[in-house]
Amino acid sequence: MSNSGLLQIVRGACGHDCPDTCAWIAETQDGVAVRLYGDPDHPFTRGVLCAKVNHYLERVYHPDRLLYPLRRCGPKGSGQFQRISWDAALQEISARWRRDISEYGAESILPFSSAGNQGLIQHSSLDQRLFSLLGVSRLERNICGAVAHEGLCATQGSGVGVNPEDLVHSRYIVLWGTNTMVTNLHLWPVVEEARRRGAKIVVVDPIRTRTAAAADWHIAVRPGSDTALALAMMHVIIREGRIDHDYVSRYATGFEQLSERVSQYAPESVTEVTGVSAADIEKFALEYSGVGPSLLRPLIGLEHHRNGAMMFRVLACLPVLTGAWRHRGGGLARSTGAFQYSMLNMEGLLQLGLSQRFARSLNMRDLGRDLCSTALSPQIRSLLVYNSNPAVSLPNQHLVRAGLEREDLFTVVHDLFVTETAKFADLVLPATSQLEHLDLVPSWGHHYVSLNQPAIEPSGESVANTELFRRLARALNRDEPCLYESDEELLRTALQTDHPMMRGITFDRLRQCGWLHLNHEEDWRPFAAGGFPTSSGRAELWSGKLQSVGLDPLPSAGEIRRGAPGTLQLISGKTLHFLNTGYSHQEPHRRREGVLQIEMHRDDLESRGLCDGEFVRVCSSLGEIVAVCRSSRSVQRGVVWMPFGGGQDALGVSRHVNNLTPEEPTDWGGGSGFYDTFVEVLRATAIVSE
Ligand SMILES: Nc1nc2c(c(=O)[nH]1)N[C@H]1C(S)=C(S)[C@@H](COP(=O)(O)OP(=O)(O)OC[C@H]3O[C@@H](n4cnc5c(=O)[nH]c(N)nc54)[C@H](O)[C@@H]3O)O[C@H]1N2
Ligand SMILES: Nc1nc2c(c(=O)[nH]1)N[C@H]1C(S)=C(S)[C@@H](COP(=O)(O)OP(=O)(O)OC[C@H]3O[C@@H](n4cnc5c(=O)[nH]c(N)nc54)[C@H](O)[C@@H]3O)O[C@H]1N2
Ligand SMILES: [Mo]
Repeated sequence: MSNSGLLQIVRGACGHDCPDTCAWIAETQDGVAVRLYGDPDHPFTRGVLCAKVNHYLERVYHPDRLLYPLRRCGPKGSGQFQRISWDAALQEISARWRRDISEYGAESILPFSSAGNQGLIQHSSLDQRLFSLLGVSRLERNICGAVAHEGLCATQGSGVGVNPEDLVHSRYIVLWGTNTMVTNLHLWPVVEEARRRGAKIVVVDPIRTRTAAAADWHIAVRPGSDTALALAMMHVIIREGRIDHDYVSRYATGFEQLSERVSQYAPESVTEVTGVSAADIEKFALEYSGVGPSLLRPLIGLEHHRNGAMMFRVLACLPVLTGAWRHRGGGLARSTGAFQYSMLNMEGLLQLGLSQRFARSLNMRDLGRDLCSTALSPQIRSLLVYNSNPAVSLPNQHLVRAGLEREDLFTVVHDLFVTETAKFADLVLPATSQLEHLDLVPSWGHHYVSLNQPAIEPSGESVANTELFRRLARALNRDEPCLYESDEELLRTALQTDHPMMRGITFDRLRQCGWLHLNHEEDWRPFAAGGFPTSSGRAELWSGKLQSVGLDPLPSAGEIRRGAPGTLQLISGKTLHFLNTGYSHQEPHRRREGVLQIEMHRDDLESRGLCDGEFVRVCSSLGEIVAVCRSSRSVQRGVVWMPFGGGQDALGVSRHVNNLTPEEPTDWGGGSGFYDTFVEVLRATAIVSE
C-alpha cells in the first residue's frame, strides 16, 4: 500500500445524543485509528472531549464490540447467540416480514429507534423511506425534547432561542433544571466567561448537582413545582412594575389575563409547594428582572414530569414580560436542534410522500404496553430496534421486558454492543461506530453544522444504519432507486436548501473544513423585534390554540405530582461516564460509575433506621431494585437521586431505575414523566427475611 505507515488525519463530529456535537480529529495509520482528540480550532467545543469520547477508541476496538450478525440459540433474554452470515440474517428477516405483512398487515411490524446516533442520515433517511413504502407502523419519537419543544412553542411559536455562544453577553444566567457541567459541558466555559464579565449564575434544581454547587446561587426547588415558582416570579415582576410594557404591547397577547392569573400566585402562597421561601422568590424575581441581559437555560430535565410541557410554556413567558429578548444574551436558550433541522431539505431527505396509505403511529413510551397488548390490532409481530436500548431506557421496564419475552415476537436489534435489548433479540446485527460512517451532524447545543467523515473501514462486518436499510430493501426485492442512494447523495440532498442561514454551507466546503457556523450576523437576536412565529404573530401569554384543544389557555402550575405519605420522589438523571445507556456495556466506564447508589437525605435515612453504605431495596408500585444507600447533602428531604443509564442494580441483576418509573404521559407533547416516580426505601435484609 502506498500510504503504508503514513499518519493520516480525518475530521469528524460526535453523533452521540448530546447537545455538544464535538468536533474531533482522528489520526489513522495503516487503516487503524491510533488517536482521537478534540479539534482545538472549534470555537465552541475547543478541543475538549467528554469523559466518554476521550476513550472512544476503546469503544471502537473493544473486545465485546459486535462484529458479526448473531442468531439467538438460547431462551429470550439469555444472551446466547451464534454467528451467522449477513445473507442468512437478511433472508430470515425478509421471510418473516413478508409473512407478517401478508398474514397480519404491514402495521404488525414496528421499527423502534431513538437518537443513539443523532447524525442526520444515520438517525433518519433511508429507514423512513423504506418504512413509508412498506406501510409499517410508525413511531412517535418523543421521549426526549418533544415535550419541552411543544411547551416552548405554545408560548413563542417555535423553539428558537438565544445562540448559546451569546451567553457571554448575559449578566444573569439561570440554569433551570439542567446539569450543564455533566450533560452539556462545553456550555460551562461560556457560562464561566459570562461570570468573569460580571454575570451571576443561578441554578434551579431539586438536587445539588455539580453544576448547582458551582453556581453563585442554588435554588433547591421541590420537584415539579417550577411552574409555581415561575408564576410567583411573574407575580412579583408585575407587582413591582418590572414589565417592559412597550415590548409586551407590541409582541405579546393576553397580558391582562396573565396578570389576573398570577395575582393568585403571591410568593407566600407557593412556598410550601416549591420549598422556596417567599423572601428568596422575591429576591430571585427582582434580580432576574433587574439585572440584564437575563437568560434562562432549561434543557430536558424539566420535561420528565407530568406537567413537563407546562414547565417550558411558563418559563417562556418570563423573558417576554421583561423584554429580555431585546438584548444580546437576553431571552431563553434551549435546544438549537429544531432550528438547525428547519434549514435542511428534510422533505427531500425523508420523502414522506412515499407513503401509499395511512399507517398508525405508536408512542415509544408505550412500547411495553403495546407489545403486551391483546387489544392492539394488528398486534406487533416484528420489532426492529436501532439507535436505542428500550429495555433500559423506557419507563416500566418490567412491562417492556415482558413484551420482549413474547415467544411469537420476532425481534431484530442493530447496535454496537449486545445491549439488554439485544439479549432479547432473535437476530442481532452489528453497527458501525462514528469513526466508520459518513454523516452530517446538526447540533442541538450550538450554531455549527458539522460533517462526520469516516476515518477507518467498518470493523468486522458492521454496517451503518443507512447500509442496513439498503440491504433490507434489497432483501425485500424493492426496486425504487430512492432506497439505494449513497450516503453522500443523501447528504447532498439534505443540503439542497435556500435557507439564508445555510448559504455557503455545502457538502464540499464541509468536507474541507469539517464544520461551519450558520450564516447569521454576529449579533443575532431572534425575538428582539418583529414578533413571534405563532398564529397571532405574538408571544401567546394567553393561547387560543391551547384553548381550542381543551387545555388551559393561560400558564398555570399544571399537575404537580406528590407521592403517598412516606414515599420519596426519585429523580434519575444522566451520568458523567455513560451516554444514556451507552458505554454501560464497557469496562472501565462501568467501574468509573461504580455500584448503583441511591442518594438520600440524612433524615430520610435515619427515619427508616438505615445506615450510610448499606444495601437497600428501592420499591415503587411497579417494581423494585437493590442499591447502596448514601447519606447525601445533595438531596433535600423527601427526594432521592439515582443515576440513569446503567443496566444493573447493586446486586448485579439486570434491572435498573426504569424498573420503578411509570409510563405515565406528560401533560402534552407525548413524553414520559420519568421523574414523577415515588419510592419506598427499605433495608434489604429486613425484606429478605420476611
Ligand atoms: N454525560 C452525559 N451527558 C449527556 C447525557 C448522558 O447520558 N451523559 N445524555 C444526553 C441527553 S439524551 C440529554 S436529554 C441531556 C439532558 O440534559 P439535562 O436536561 O441537563 O439532564 P437531566 O439529567 O435529564 O436533568 C437535568 C437536571 O434536571 C433536574 N430536575 C429534575 N426534576 C426537576 C424539577 O422538577 N425542577 C428542576 N428545576 N430541575 C429538575 C435534575 O436533578 C437534573 O440535575 O443530556 C445529554 N448529555
Ligand atoms: N429513568 C430515566 N429514564 C430515561 C431518562 C432519564 O433521565 N431517566 N432519559 C430519557 C432520555 S432524555 C433519553 S434521550 C432516552 C435515551 O434512551 P435511548 O435512546 O434508548 O438511548 P441509549 O440507551 O443510549 O441507546 C442508544 C443505543 O444506540 C446505539 N447506537 C449508537 N450509535 C448507533 C448507530 O450508529 N447505529 C445503531 N444501530 N445503533 C447505535 C448505542 O450503542 C445504544 O445502545 O432515555 C430516556 N430514559
Ligand atoms: Mo435525551
